[in-house]
Amino acid sequence: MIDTSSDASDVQAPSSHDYIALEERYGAHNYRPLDVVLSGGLGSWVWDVDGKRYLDCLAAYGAVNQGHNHPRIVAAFVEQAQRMALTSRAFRNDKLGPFYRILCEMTGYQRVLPMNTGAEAVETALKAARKWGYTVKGIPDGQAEIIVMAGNFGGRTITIISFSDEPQYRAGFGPFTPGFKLVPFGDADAIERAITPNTCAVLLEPIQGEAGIIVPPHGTLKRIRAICDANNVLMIADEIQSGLGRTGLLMACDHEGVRPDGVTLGKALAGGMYPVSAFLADDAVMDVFQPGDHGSTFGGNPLGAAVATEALTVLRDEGMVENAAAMGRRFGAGLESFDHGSIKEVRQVGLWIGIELWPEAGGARRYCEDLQGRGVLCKETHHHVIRIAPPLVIGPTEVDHALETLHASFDHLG
Ligand code: IF1
Repeated sequence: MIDTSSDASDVQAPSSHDYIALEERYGAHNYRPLDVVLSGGLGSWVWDVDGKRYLDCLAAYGAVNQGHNHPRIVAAFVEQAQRMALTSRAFRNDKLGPFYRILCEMTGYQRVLPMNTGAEAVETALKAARKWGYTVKGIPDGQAEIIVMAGNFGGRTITIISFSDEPQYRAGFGPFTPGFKLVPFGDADAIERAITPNTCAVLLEPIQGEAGIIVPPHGTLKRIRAICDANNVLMIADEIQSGLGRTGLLMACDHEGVRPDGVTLGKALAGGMYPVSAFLADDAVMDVFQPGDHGSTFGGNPLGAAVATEALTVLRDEGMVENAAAMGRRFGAGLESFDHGSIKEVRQVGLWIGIELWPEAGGARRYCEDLQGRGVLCKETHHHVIRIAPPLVIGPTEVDHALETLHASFDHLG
């Protein structure tokens, strides 16, 4: 606990330990974070309450693509926060239209439905797909089926975990929402076999993040697109983590030139500075929503819209997507020299890397803890994968620093 008894003259600044104790005392224990207490950040760097700097190789799971505290995004936030934060959608505001326009211009979709969290965008996509199934495709009411992928992660709501195959995400939270069929990730044949006359959509992450940066064989997305076209089924891509430059192109689907019928975005959509998410689609799908069908208190609020507009502008105008491709190539080239026996596989697309370890390595957590001690922050996923996803503004010297540090860690741990 922070000692508040003494007078101001000799009060010690709270230590990392004090902050950790506070979190542990008063917070739900729904995470096991690394014991680093961050207090600031700029670009690819963050620092803790003791002033130690770290190269951030997680970027809040791909939400801080534009770098921490990007001055232009901060300025947009402060300027709008001093004008107006929230109107509700009972009224209109002067920031929502410009946000819609830049997002549609950058992505090529006709319409946006704005929400706040990624899970809400996924839920919006599910509702759009089902209502399109009933009102456009003619599926009998209440019988719509959505095909989803093993290893998926779409958020933590009851419906989204209803189609998760991760036991921990489901345990204790039933009963679950029906209407989902699970097939192996990227198995186009299995998708084709799973389609029935009641199938309204296929929902997939083009590259699975939480599952450990799982990349489907090139051509898979194209095949899924063709299967959906042949069966009058919507293809919906969850690009909440893979999108907005993470893979070296604006969207992960762009690597195969595939255009889904619907796309969910979140995380970096507002630069990691404010929760803004969105479901993108053309009129044929988005027009299933009638006034009053769907929405949210904060969805489309002027503060989020202003921040997201600037976050998209800097992503585009400062060449962050192109930098992600270039720095991803540099990072990948550096990893090719890693010949440590503990490494089972390295998977990399753009600035999104998963280093999968053999079980004998003792788990990725200990590597992440060792890297933390060496001033690089990243996070394990599914026990054996070190997930690396730095801000897209990372420079060559920072990439080289990350590689040197990773080398040192593997030399130390094997
Ligand atoms: C946590 C994971 C990553 C996502 C995709 C939707 C959402 C996410 C592809 C939901 C969110 C976050 C959630 C966060 C940690 C992080 C995560 F480890 F949980 F799975 F990135 F891989 N679609 N992912 O990755 O968006 O509602 O969170 O805004 O829940 O621990 P959200």
